[in-house]
Amino acid sequence: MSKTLVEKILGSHLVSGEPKAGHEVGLRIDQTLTQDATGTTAFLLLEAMDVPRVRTEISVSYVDHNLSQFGPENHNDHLYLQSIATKLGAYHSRPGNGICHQVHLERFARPGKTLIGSDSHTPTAGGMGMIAIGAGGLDVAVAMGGGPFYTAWPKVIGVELTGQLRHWVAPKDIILRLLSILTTRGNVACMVEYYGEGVATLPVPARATVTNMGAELGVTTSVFPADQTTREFLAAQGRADHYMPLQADDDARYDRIYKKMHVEKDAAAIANLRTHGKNVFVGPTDDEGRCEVAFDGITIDLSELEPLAAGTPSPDNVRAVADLAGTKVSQVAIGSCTNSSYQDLMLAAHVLKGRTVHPNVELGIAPGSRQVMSMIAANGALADLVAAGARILESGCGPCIGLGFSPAEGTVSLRTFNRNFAGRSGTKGDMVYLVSVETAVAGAVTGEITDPRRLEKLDIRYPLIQPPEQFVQDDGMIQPPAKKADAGKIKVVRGSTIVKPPSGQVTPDPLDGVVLIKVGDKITTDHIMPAGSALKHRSNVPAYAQYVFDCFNEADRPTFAQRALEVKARGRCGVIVAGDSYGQGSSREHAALCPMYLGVGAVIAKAIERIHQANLVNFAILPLTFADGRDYTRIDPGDELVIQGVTAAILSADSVTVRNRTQGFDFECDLSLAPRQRKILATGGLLAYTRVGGQ
Ligand code: MIC
Ligand code: SF4
Repeated sequence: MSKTLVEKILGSHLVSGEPKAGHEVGLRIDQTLTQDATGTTAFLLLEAMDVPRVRTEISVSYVDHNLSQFGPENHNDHLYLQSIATKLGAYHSRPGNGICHQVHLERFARPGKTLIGSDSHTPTAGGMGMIAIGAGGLDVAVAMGGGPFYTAWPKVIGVELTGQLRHWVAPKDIILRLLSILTTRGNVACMVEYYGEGVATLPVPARATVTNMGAELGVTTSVFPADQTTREFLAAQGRADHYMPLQADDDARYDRIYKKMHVEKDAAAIANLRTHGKNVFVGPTDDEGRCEVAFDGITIDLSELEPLAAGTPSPDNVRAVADLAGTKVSQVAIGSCTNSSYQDLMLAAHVLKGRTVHPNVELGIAPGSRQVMSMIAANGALADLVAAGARILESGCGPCIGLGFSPAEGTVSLRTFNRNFAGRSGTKGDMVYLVSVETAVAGAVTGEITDPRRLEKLDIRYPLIQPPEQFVQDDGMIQPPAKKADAGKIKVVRGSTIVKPPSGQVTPDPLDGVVLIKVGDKITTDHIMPAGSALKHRSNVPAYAQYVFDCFNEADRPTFAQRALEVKARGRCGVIVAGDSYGQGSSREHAALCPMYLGVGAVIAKAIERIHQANLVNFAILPLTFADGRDYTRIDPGDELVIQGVTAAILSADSVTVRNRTQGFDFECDLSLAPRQRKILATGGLLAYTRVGGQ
């Protein structure tokens, strides 16, 4: 039977479960990656599992997020990771070596393999023809210990690429177009597979930009075929032997996708779907204003694309750059795991060579890796950027996660990044546009949002950047795993800010809860657990928990953390009530771990995103969804909610009745869990479950 690429790779890694859409399957994992902000917890949990040595083909610990080092916390983390990772048999990419996803693509990603990483942009490596999935640190720890990774067998959204990008139109515009069609909602348990004649026109880093930002669609991952271009990229990285050709069979069929959309809120997306979707069917509208849409995949003609930009607060808030032209820009940032490759930076350098950044603009550039940085240093491009007035930032996440380079109030920032959630830049009321390097650099030159095609009018010719024949291959900053015989000699360095994470509890029965907060739609993990300056507390759950829902805290009332601890002290559970797409965005398990520490026992939402739902279960928080979305409006903060028979429900029921004791009514919630998740919840979380031998 003919197969898609997704089916081929997943099929060859299937260890349990039925390969049927929506069914939970266990996958053998070849590679893992962790980064410092999630990695310390992942390794602390791995230690708690008593795993003496990692059992994957390759596990890599990266340090790229927390590099600002105000106070000892960040450096404490680095030292802990360096010692524990090499001791337990993982590679360790030291601070300064680059952003995990960029470095992984350069040095470790391999066609046909599976990778899970404790970072939601792990799918970047899908540009290399592998299945690469973002997950919580605890799931990654289990995989490092040799356990399978569990996820729903996906529906595969086939995205056909035809034609070729025109000058000044970029790979970023492909994924922004797809976001404008599929939106960030309703794509859970799907994977995106790219195919078609347009694929061959895209170099591997361009493919990686596209798969990277697939994370914003909320799909499990995205993947490109491995072809001649992949072979050349691997050969230029000195890894030709890692190549294997991989593509879907000629007559492979992609899935028919069904999703609910809102006729008004999603009007633009529905219109885009009608243009780009195959066999689109839009059903009747229900009394909540929603309709079911069905389609058999998407076609994007690369030659018809134009430069696009996504404005705050969501990566699917996409407009044509031409429509925004003339908007004054104060800041431009080029970098992040989405757009910081050699080609990206060479393009920026060519445009800026011999020019000065516009007087009203601050331009920051963070090369994605030490490889990129050393290559542009060697060929003079770095000197051109510096001469133009660019501020060269460290090879790391930096401004993408609100660590420095925040924009001024009321000003526009153009960023080549992947997320623009309100406030993520570190500035309240920020106005961030996610754009390609081409559009970013055009703004840096002109001081306003500019369709980069207009640069030709300023006599700036489109630079055709050829992929290098050989990349600089220097792994001196990647420490190899300690030899088994030497591992015992490595002393694990534990600063006082490295604190053992708390364990989960079995959900009490009855669950006697109090609504601590009621939030709206599209609440991201950045809202739940802010990064920025709070990020340094990642290895210390009691300290970091003080920041839970910090953006909703008000000066004249107790914080979320104080209210939660007060409810916990009364022996009751905290409950979070939320709208649609709760827990979007990052993989950070602290968005479950810290609420758990504060005594949160259940989340009741209209819908919960994939990674966050798994993290809630892993930390023994009940993930409930409203059976009837209208009940959301009937609950107020402070309401007392009681669920009887929780223990039995966790074991076998698909729904529970919740009593709103304060307002005197009952409502139904769905408890949609895979069989294994039921066992995890019943044991009090994944850590306890692995301790009793569960897999
Ligand atoms: C992000 O882009 O939000 C992060 C920071 O990389 C997170 C991981 C984290 O919170 O540490 C992610 O994407 O998973
Ligand atoms: Fe780092 Fe930003 Fe990429 Fe997250 S999205 S890994 S913060 S560069």
